[in-house]
Amino acid sequence: MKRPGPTHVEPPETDDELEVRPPKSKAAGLSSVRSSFAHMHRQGHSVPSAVRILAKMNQTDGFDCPGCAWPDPDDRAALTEFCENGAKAAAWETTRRRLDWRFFQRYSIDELAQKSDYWLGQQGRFTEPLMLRPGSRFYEPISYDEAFKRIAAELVSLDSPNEAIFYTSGRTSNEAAFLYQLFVRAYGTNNLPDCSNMCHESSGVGLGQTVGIGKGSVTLDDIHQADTIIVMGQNPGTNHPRMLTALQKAKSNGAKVIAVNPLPEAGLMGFVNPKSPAQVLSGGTPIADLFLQVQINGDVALLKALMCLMLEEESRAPGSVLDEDFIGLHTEGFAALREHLAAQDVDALIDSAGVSRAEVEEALHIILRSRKTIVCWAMGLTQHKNGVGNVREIVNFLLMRGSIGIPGAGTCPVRGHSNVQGDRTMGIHDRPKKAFLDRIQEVFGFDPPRQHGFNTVEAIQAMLEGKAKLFFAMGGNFLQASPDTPRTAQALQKCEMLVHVSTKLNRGHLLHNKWSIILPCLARSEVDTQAYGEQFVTVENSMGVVHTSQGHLKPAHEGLYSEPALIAWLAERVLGPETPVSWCWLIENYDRIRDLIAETIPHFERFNERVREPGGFHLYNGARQREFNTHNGKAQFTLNPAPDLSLPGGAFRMMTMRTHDQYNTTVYGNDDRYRGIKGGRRIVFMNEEDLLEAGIAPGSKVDLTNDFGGKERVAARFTVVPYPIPRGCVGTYFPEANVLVPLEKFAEGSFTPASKDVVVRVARSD
Ligand SMILES: Nc1nc2c(c(=O)[nH]1)N[C@H]1C(S)=C(S)[C@@H](COP(=O)(O)OP(=O)(O)OC[C@H]3O[C@@H](n4cnc5c(=O)[nH]c(N)nc54)[C@H](O)[C@@H]3O)O[C@H]1N2
Ligand SMILES: Nc1nc2c(c(=O)[nH]1)N[C@H]1C(S)=C(S)[C@@H](COP(=O)(O)OP(=O)(O)OC[C@H]3O[C@@H](n4cnc5c(=O)[nH]c(N)nc54)[C@H](O)[C@@H]3O)O[C@H]1N2
Ligand SMILES: [Mo]
Repeated sequence: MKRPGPTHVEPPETDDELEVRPPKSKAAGLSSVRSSFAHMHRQGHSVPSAVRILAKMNQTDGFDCPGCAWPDPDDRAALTEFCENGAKAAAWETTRRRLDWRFFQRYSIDELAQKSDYWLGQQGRFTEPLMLRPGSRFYEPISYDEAFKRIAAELVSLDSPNEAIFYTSGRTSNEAAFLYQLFVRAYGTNNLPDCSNMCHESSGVGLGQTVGIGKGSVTLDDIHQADTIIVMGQNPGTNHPRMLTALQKAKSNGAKVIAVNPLPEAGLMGFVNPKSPAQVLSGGTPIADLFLQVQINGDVALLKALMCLMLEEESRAPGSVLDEDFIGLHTEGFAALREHLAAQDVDALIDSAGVSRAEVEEALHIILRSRKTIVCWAMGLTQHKNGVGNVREIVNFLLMRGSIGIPGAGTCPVRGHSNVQGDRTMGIHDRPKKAFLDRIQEVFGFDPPRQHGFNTVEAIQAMLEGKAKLFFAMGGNFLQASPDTPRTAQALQKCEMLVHVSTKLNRGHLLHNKWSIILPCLARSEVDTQAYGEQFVTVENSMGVVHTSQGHLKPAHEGLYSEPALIAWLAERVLGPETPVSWCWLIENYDRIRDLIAETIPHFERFNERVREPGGFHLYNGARQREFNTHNGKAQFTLNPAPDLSLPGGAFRMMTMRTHDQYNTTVYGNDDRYRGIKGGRRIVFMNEEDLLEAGIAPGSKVDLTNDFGGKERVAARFTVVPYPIPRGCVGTYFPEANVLVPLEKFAEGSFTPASKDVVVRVARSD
């Protein structure tokens, strides 16, 4: 038999029709409305059908947007509580196109691998389970029963439950997540890596260590009431567009916004609320009062410089800067931080941050206006080797002025996936706390595994070493979301079995060693009918509000099952119908799952009752009330050295980021509108002076290389785009540049891959 060639794990080139325009300085406006409807139209929806779908999004009786985790305001806009990118997510999910076995008779996995990610995602919704047999290059249909039988047989035959890995992507509902972790732990492992490992894990770890809870402390009302909001390492115009409405409201209440970013992202600079005719006519409002264009990873240096200047100001006017009462009563470690700051060279810090002294002083002036300060952040801070340190330094900065646990002040890690925070609350965690496992034992009567499981990085390493043999994914696209793409592909292809619970085709489905199985499922926007009638699920947003999500649309296919139902079936096959719970009985009515959640997880008492209140309920958050759940009940000041940002001669520091036209690995289109890039994704943004110095012409093709750990990584034929990015820094798109992100370079303490700090060399392609 002819041996199959290697599967193409990298998206093919797509920059034949590249158009480059100057970047925009404002986000949204009418073009965002046009784009929303254009995307719905592309998926087969007429305007009335699009309006019907979008009108249900983020309403109290509707479905939660499957995009980001930004919270819903109390005064929701009837019918229009969505953004352009939420509309794209809805369009992608509710497409009228369907994908069945006939498609897979036409295309082998090798042919599919030649297609772009955009093309794969456009082929429609899965309608039936599919299986790839050993040696075959074509998926074929199988029954659910057969699929579960095979997966169960494989799970039962492993030498140890720790040879199986159960991944979760953060869109999974609370109900599905709770059942999933229960099944996985009853099966016998904590191997529950999730997308959070690659995302806000650094926030969870850094906040947990310092303020005793791995979640942000603020509510949406706090944002509206704040005097100063610092937005660091985040591109809200693209990734959390509804946040701009909240920032605008805060500004109209008198807040000042400071943006800290290597790029002048459109949404940080200005916003035209498309729902406000007055704004559309007047051209909108500015967002950032001050833009600090740091170099990549210059944030610790910036925060430290600010804190040094705060201390200088305090010695000039004692009592004017520090909140001595708060520090004395609620914190530990300030003396050591003060000593550490006294030993810093402020000019060197400012230099390392990449900004001017005048700008830092202007920031200080804004910050010292009030104590109601919020810091918002996302991937620009967490995806660094010092990602945990970045978060802890933000906490230091806030604690000094007592800017936590009072209205209008606190920490705001802005979460990505719509239920990534809820999944963690439900126990999707490779390192569960002892108290959580003890509770599982009390409620369900079995002894859950106590040994830590694999996070994402460890899971890839374990598969490469042959220590893990079955990979099961509850959603997501592990292949392309993970670092070092060829090695992740190699790792997955060493497994005996790959199982993907998915709604749509992605590159991860094209990997194959022995058995690959795709289990299609219902999407969030669709009606989920069980024995007791239509069910809703629940989610937790970025600010700890738990609320319902109810699908209204007819399912993409009558044979589709919900994620909770798929888990229950599998669990029944593997563990037996009543072990440790009556799986199928639970599925009849999701209230039964929620009753178990209420019994197991703190602060979910009377869950079924409280979640039915319109808008849901806020989970208890100690930091919000200055109850710090640390070893001594005090918030901790910490010492976090500023990273050494020197680069080897001729090298650059690369960040990987999202375009305006994608959802993580899902490509909606090729229009990164705000940055002025259309028609291509294999792009590298570079500073004009750097280009001159290197003798590289704009528009030319370059190869990017990285050799971390002695391994040569190449991303070939990227097109150079001159861009207002600091010198020494370059930017590329995720996931095209993931081939360059080293698996072994991750945040200390959280294992979050350092995908915003990849040292690369740039050379003209031959
Ligand atoms: N439409 C849409 N919405 C999304 C997503 C999506 O793909 N599409 N993804 C969702 C998910 S899972 C997540 S986690 C979030 C991600 O939301 P973001 O974190 O906004 O996403 P990124 O594109 O990674 O952007 C990172 C930003 O950080 C900046 N940056 C990079 N390095 C540094 C640094 O060292 N310091 C500072 N200060 N800034 C830096 C970049 O210039 C960029 O503006 O969005 C969520 N929402
Ligand atoms: N270089 C680099 N790498 C990164 C990042 C970066 O900034 N730079 N960001 C990281 C971050 S923040 C994250 S969160 C991860 C994302 O990692 P993942 O969450 O694994 O990736 P997604 O692209 O969000 O997953 C998309 C897939 O989910 C499936 N899906 C969509 N809807 C549903 C549904 O309703 N049910 C089910 N079962 N499946 C569904 C579809 O098959 C789709 O192809 O990537 C990380 N990787
Ligand atoms: Mo994320």
